[in-house]
Amino acid sequence: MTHFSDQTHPNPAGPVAGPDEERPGGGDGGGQVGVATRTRTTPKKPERYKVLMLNDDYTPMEFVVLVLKRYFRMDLDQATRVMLHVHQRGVGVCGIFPMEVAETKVNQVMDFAKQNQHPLQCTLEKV
Ligand code: TYC
Repeated sequence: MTHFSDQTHPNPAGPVAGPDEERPGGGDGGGQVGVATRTRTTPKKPERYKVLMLNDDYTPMEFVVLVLKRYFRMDLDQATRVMLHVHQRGVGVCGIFPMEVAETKVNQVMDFAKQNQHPLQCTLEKV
């Protein structure tokens, strides 16, 4: 997985020195561009989030299995096991993802459940 959003990520090729940095006052019109040149001593890993599925009394089991297959790429066996775990224990982990992916999956699941008028709830928890 590649993450481009964090400009302070370490650069394997060393500190970045673009054309504007090599020539002081260079670039078109001398405008400063916001390129981060600081290198981290402790590389920051992208934060990961668990996507949790919550039990309820009304959502059909088959619907939960469908959700797990569709949005979490589980096969029928895996999806059935996770669904039964949630049904019996109240909560279960659908997967662990970078924050943006986890948020997207929660939104997709909640939208899909609403469209089908099921009260299924899905949430995030920082790892
Ligand atoms: N408890 C639901 C039922 O008996 C099934 C269910 C399982 C619902 C998992 C939500 O996340 C869930 N129909």
